[in-house]
Amino acid sequence: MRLDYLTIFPDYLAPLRLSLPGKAIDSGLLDIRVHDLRDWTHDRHRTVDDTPYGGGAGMVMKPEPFGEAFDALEVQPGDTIVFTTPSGERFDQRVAEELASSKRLVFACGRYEGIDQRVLDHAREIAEVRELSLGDYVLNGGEVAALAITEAVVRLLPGFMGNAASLVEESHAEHGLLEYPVYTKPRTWQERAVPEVLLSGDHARIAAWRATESRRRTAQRRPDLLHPSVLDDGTPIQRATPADAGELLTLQRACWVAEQLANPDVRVPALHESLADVRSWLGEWETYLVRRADRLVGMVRARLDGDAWDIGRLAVAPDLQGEGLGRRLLAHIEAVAPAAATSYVLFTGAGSERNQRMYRKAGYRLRRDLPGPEGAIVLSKRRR
Ligand code: JEB
Repeated sequence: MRLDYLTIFPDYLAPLRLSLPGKAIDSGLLDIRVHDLRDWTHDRHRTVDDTPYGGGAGMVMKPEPFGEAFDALEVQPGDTIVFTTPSGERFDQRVAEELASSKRLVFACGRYEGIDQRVLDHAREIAEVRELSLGDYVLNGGEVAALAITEAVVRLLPGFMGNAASLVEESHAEHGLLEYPVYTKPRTWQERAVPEVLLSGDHARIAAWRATESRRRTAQRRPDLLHPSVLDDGTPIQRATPADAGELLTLQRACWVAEQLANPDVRVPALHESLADVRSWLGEWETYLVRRADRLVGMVRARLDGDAWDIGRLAVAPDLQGEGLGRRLLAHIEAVAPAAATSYVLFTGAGSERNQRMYRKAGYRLRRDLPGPEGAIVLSKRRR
C-alpha cells in the first residue's frame, strides 16, 4: 500500500516510521511518503492560508498548493484521498476495513479553520474521497487523525501482523461488544488476586465469564453498542432537551384527547401540567423522543427508583398508533436502564385495554401489591 501525507508539519508525521514495523516498509508492503505542502507554494513566504471569504475568524487553507500536490503526486482514479476534518464521517473499524482494500491513500491534513471547499470538490473528480473525523472533540489539525487512521488501517493489511491468531480473536470486537478484562502474572499483586475462574482451566467456564464481563462492560460504558438508538427506518431515538418541553406537552395532550375519545365510558386521568412543569421534570427524568418529518411523534421517560427503572409517559402520536413505535420506545427505555436497575415498573390507565395488551406482550405483569395513583394500575417486569 502506498501512503502519501500532505501537511505543513511533516515532522508531526515522523512517528509513522517508528510505529509501523520497519519490516513492512523494507519488504515493500508499505511505501510511506510525507510531503511538505509548502513545497507547492511559489511566494517568498511559502503561504498556504488566506482570510475567509464572507468574513469570520481564523484562516483557511488556500486551494492551489493542494491542487499542485495532487498533480505532482499523480493522484489518479482508484486512489483514495482522505481529508481528516471535524465535520467528516466518523472513522470506525468498518471504515478502516474499507480503506485497507485501497491500493493508495493520500492524506490531506488541514490546519487553521480547514481547507477551501473547492479542493474537496476537485479531489472528488480525480479520485475517491473520504472526509473522516476521529470523534466529537476538536483538534488543531488533521495530522494526529491521519496517524490514528493509518495505524488502524495498516494493521489490517495481509502480512502485517506476524500473529494471525490475534486478528481472529479480534472478531470479538467486531461482534460489537467491548473487550473483557485481561490479567497476567503474578497471580496476586498488591493483595489483588486474579479472578479464580481464569486459573480453573475450565475453558467453558472461562468463556462464559468473559462473555458476561464483556456484556457488563458494554452495558455500563457503551449502551449504544448494545441497542443502537434508531428505528428500523433509521429514524433516531433522541434524548429530550428543555427546548422540547412545548412539543412534549402537546404530544401528551393529543394522546390524552385520543385516549378519552377512544374510551368514552372511562374517565382517562387528566394531566394537569404546565410548560414549566415539563421543563422541571425533564431535569429529573431521562426522556427520549422520536421525530418524523420534523414533528414530535413519540416519547418515553424513566428514572431510577431504588433498584426499579420507573418508566412512564410512553406516548405515540394518535395518527401513528398501532405501528409498533410504542414497542420500540419501550424496548429503548428498557435498554438504557442503568446497571443498578433490576426491574422495570410502569403505570398505565386502568381503562386502557390497548396499552395493557401491549405491556403484557412485552412481558409486563400486573402488580396488585404495588401502590399506584388513582385510576391507574401498576405493571412490572424483571430485568434479564
Ligand atoms: C481535523 C482540524 C479545526 C473547526 C475547528 C478546528 C484541520 N476529530 C477531529 N477533531 N478535530 C479534527 C478531527 C479529525 N479528523 C480536525 C482536521 C483539521 C481539526 N482543524 C482545526 C477546524 N475546524 C483544522
